[in-house]
Amino acid sequence: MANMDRRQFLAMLGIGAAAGLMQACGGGSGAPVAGMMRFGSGSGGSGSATQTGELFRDPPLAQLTRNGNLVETSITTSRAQATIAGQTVTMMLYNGSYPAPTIRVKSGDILRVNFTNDLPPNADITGINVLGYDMSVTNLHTHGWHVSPAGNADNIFLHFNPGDTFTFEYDLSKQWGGMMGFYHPHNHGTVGEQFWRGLAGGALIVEDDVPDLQDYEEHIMIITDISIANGLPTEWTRMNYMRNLGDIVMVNGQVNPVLNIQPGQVQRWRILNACVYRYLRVSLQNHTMYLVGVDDNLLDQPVPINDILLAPAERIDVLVKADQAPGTYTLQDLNSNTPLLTIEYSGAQTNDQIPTSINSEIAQWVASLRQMDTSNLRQVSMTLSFVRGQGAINGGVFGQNTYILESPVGTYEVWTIFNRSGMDHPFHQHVDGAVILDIQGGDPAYAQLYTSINGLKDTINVPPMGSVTMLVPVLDYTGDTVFHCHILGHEDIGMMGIWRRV
Ligand SMILES: [Cu+2]
Repeated sequence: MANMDRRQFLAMLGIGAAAGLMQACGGGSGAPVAGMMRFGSGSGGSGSATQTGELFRDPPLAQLTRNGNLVETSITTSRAQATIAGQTVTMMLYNGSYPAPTIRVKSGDILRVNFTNDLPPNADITGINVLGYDMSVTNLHTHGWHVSPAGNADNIFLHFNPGDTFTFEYDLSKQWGGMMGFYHPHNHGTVGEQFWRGLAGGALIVEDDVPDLQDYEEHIMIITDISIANGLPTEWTRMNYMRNLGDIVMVNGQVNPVLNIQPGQVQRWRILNACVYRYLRVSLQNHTMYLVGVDDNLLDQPVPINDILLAPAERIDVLVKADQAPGTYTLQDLNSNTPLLTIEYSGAQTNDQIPTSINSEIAQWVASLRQMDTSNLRQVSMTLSFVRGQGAINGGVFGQNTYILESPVGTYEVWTIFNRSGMDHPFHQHVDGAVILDIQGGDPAYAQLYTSINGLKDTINVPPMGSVTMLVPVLDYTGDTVFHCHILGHEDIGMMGIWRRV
């Protein structure tokens, strides 16, 4: 690829490859197929994704007003139009923007969000969905943030009808710096479909508290997928609660945009898989990526990776250095042979360095947790399964015979999540990230990575018929919250339980 000029490259992608290839294998966590072609020849893509040569854009920044440590912003959910791969699509969006605006705050801030549900009543896009839930009702979850789940904070049991307004207030005094969460709706029964229609998340950046990463050019990459019909995201059917792969894959709403990088430059990329179902295996052609952060924290040292599984809702924070021959290279999803974006070397030569350590305080704490004797801790076991077409945790279907786990605050617990189904399930617990102790099944590289690095995970893939064991700090914040599968259709059909922190 380094020897191919950009025009040839764009021409090659213009044959519809971007849309056509990804349908073959978008789901699942398996290791990449040996000998898989990096690019297929274009073969009958049904979607309309073409390489536009558009310049990469970061999501817009939310407008904030700051008064000391009090930060205020407004988020409105409404029906609005976006342009995707040249088509005008009527979606559900935050502040009319696709992707949603990024909120950047600091550890110790109080964030006030003036929230408005401006979706039309009797939403004529879908109205009542096939599960019987009103698609115009919504709410807000701050995925990944260590904040209270109660009151007017990250309380997903609130819900808002069209015309409702509400002021959320998030106290970030216990939230460490140096992570990227994301906000999205969490109204049971409508979550997957609201994601699909555009409410797939805006980044929630908590600024770094380490000096090692301050000077790099930084980009946020929110990966989503969609299928479009008649100017709308395609109808969400009963089958889509099990699986729904879009035939257009985007970064920040763009199909394979071009991102410039100077020769020798190091850039920092914060990547979120905001697809409802698609498992990505992310790789930057000919380049090593250096993992510096995972879901909830910065690591203590960069970890070189060639490709990495990214399940729905997982985030990675990586450094990339333009240290190859000048040219163009793609960031790709190896699971579906889909180019996500193209980097193009341009501008003056420079020589940035990848740091040898990151010196993150939270990583040191996680390292100490890895040394903890867990034998005397409470052991909790949860089983994810499908029961008569519904999702279940320990046999309980959310909303019917909901499984409830009561945890005393001020301690640690060891949870083992068993997957008794033939599908992957990305397990997500609110409020606290966990230290991954063991993973049985699935991709060995994924298991090796997450059971060794000093990172806290709020979302971890549980392989088919496999398990994940994790150390969960439950040190503060009482109230009811949830854990669930982050294939959000699975959550909508019941794969969610209540976590009662007392
Ligand atoms: Cu699932």
